[in-house]
Amino acid sequence: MRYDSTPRILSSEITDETDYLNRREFLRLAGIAAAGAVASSACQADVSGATTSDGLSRGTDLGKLEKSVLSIDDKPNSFEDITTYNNFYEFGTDKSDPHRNAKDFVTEPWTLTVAGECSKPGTYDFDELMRGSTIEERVYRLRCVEAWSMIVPWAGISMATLLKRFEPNSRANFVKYTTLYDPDQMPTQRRRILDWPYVEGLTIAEAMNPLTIMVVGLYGKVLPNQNGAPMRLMVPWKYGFKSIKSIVRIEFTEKQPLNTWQISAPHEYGFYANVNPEVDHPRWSQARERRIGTGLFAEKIPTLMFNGYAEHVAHLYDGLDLAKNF
Ligand SMILES: Nc1nc2c(c(=O)[nH]1)N[C@H]1C(S)=C(S)[C@@H](COP(=O)(O)O)O[C@H]1N2
Ligand SMILES: [Mo]
Repeated sequence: MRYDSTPRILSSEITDETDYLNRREFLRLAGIAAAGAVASSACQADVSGATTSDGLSRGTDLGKLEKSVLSIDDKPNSFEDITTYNNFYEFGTDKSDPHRNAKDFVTEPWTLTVAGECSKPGTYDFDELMRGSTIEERVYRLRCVEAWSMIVPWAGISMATLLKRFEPNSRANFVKYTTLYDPDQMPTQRRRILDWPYVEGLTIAEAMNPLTIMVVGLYGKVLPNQNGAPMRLMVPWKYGFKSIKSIVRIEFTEKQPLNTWQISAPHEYGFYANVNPEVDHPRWSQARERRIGTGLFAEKIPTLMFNGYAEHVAHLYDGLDLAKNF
């Protein structure tokens, strides 16, 4: 794992030849670096003709990715399942809305604003943040609070590594994440069905857990818009709604932040939202789940405590009443 302790700021300050490479080439080079290959002159020759006009959601290859030991061995859902059955309310509330309505979503250029309890706040260019970051493949279970699930081969960078670059201080007890607010591009933000922009939060220990990643890809390719391009959180032991998409802001806070679904229905959705088969949703059981791709009549499978990640995260909740802190 490598990271630079000095964050590089906006690309306008950088003058080397990589300025001329576009987003997907940065990501591809990061992927190549991750695989241990040398980004040689051959590589650079290979990318010199890159243009920025052909979009990010069209399946650009990230190169060979390092396979994480934190991946599970289960067979992933199909690319089709993962990219056409989505929750991304900004682009519509039906599962089939996001892949149709997010086609022209503009994710380049993209900046991340970092604020709050840290010594390196500022506005960072996405491509600069990715440069020198190690992208790994993480095959994780995804369990939605609506009682369906999938297995997804994400490509992402360690959240702990990313956050440490901003040097959070001792008052940084929580991390608050915010999605882009842009009603011109995100049609549902013109309707008040949720309190926009979508926000989420983690404790600093949750955010720094080795399982927590910032996802930038899927199936070895640049992340499709409907899955939260250009970067989205993935916390696999929590219900899917915690894994906020298309992030533009990270704030280190002293107090526990609210999250969108908690604001919307506080007796149904809490701050923690850990997958827990023993604590039912007020309107349905959480004991079992429907695995997408197994057919409408397939039997539901048992839901696992912390979505099967107890060995990695159970210690974070020692002494916490998980029925009260749902
Ligand atoms: N900004 C934003 N992030 C979001 C959502 C959303 O509506 N808006 N939906 C959440 C829910 S409920 C789930 S289950 C996952 C779905 O991720 P996927 O579509 O990549 O499978 O995204 C989460 N992140
Ligand atoms: Mo969800």
